[in-house]
Amino acid sequence: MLGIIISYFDMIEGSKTLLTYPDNLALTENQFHQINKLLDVIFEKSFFIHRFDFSNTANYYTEIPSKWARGGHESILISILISFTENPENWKEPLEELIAHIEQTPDIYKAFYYFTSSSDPKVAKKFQELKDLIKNFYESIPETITIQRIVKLFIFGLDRAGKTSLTKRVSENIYEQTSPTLWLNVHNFQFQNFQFVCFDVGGQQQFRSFWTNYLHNSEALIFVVDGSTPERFPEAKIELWKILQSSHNGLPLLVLNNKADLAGHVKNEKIIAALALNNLNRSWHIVATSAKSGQGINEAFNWVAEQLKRR
Ligand code: G3D
Ligand code: MG
Repeated sequence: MLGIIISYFDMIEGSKTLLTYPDNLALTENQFHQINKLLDVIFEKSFFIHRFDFSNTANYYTEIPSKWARGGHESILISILISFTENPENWKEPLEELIAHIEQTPDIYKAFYYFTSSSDPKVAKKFQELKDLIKNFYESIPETITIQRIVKLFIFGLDRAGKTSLTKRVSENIYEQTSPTLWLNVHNFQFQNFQFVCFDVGGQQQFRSFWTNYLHNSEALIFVVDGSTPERFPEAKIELWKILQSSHNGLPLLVLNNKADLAGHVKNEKIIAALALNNLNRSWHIVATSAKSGQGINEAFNWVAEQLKRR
């Protein structure tokens, strides 16, 4: 599971998000909106599955009796974001149970007035009760239905370093001839309990100034170097440090010394010196990888996963 969203119907504003768990779901406003909109098309208490291009969702629509709503009830939608590899049907029973808990909570309808009357202590209390229910639900889900977190990774490096090949290798476990990335490739894959979204930004000269746009919201940086072209290390160093200066210090940096399968490939120590990695003031790690053979990739993403677990 990637997260939970509760949508409800506000008399004035229409369908909107009441709360999410965890708080920091990595969705765009538009994606939230698309989920909220499901409320406008379902009119019967029911479980249903909806596939968006950004995620699968398992949903439950229900109506909670309400003394405050004009129609005598609050319309609510509980949506579980799940990865494409999970079976959404698994969520039917857990969701029914959650709905039953919500319905059994006295006066829970008041929680849905949180944004209009948050100064009312009864409303704030009910909102907190609902939040706690959702939190408990999320935390009690057995590992088999897997709890996941969406994490954005920013993959950068000079052109031809192997960024596209590496992200393809990790996300689809394939290696194939690539064509130069013109603008941006987005790759999704699961690793342990994380759903990674990798932005592989074009490394060619004319695109470099756009890199910084994708830094926003990324939780780790991955710098790819072609370890078989030492003549380009000085250029790589400049680009690396440019990005480091515009990203905040807390982001861990993983350096991939790629193309380890090639004869002229240098040792990690050479890269550390050439990129001045010892001057870094953040947590970092270097791994020799090959998108071609798959070497080093598990080690690399394990390290990222470990870093993220600590945050
Ligand atoms: P980029 O996205 O960083 O620009 P690409 O780089 O993934 O497009 O890769 C550039 C070239 O390097 C490609 O060659 C690709 O096949 C090759 N490459 C990437 N990773 C490796 C690797 O680990 N080992 C070897 N031997 N080659 C790799 P072509 O010839 O298709 O342009
Ligand atoms: Mg590319």
